[in-house]
Amino acid sequence: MKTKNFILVLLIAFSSIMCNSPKKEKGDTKSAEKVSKTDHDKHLVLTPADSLKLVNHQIEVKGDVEFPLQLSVDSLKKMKVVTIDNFKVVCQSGEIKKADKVCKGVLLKDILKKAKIRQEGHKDRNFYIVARASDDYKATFSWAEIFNNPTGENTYVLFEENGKPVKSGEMILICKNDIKTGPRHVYWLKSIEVYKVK
Ligand SMILES: Nc1nc2c(c(=O)[nH]1)N[C@H]1C(S)=C(S)[C@@H](COP(=O)(O)O)O[C@H]1N2
Ligand SMILES: [Mo]
Repeated sequence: MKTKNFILVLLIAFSSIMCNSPKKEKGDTKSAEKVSKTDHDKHLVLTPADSLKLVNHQIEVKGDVEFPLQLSVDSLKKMKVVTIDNFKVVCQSGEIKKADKVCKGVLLKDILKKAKIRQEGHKDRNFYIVARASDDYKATFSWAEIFNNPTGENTYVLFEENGKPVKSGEMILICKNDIKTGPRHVYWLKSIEVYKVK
């Protein structure tokens, strides 16, 4: 009799486990699969010829600016060049993509000052800045981040990595003080676009 009860208790316990957690887990796995199978999440493997097509020799600074610019590596070298070290590229997943690089570049802030954002009065500060690559990968900044926050001193357009021209295009935009630096690391940089919040 005792063993029967024991088995009964075991059965109830077992069936309640089966009803709850595994179902939940199954659901989670399904949604994770869905996410990782979207095109946006894939890391493309390109042939050297195809990746060459994505290289830009100039970046365009455009949108709500008084002086639209076309900047090449040479024109960046004529601006105030800064050297940064210990730069790591860490994906949102936590994976370290590139470790401890010494890089040379120009502050995004200096580039935007040169192009001069079209502001009407000092309360006109609701702009967003999009760094866009030729594969249409994008990163977004706000006016306040760049002009009224330490991020402004940590966001660069790079043209040199470890003493050599950058790979994956000629210029890369990075934000050194992001927690995970992968998301706002834009290679094959094509344009810097300034827009006013409507
Ligand atoms: N143009 C462009 N820049 C990009 C990406 C991309 O797909 N295209 N991927 C981003 C991601 S998700 C990460 S983690 C870092 C490092 O990516 P990598 O491993 O392809 O170098 O670059 C970022 N910059
Ligand atoms: Mo990433």
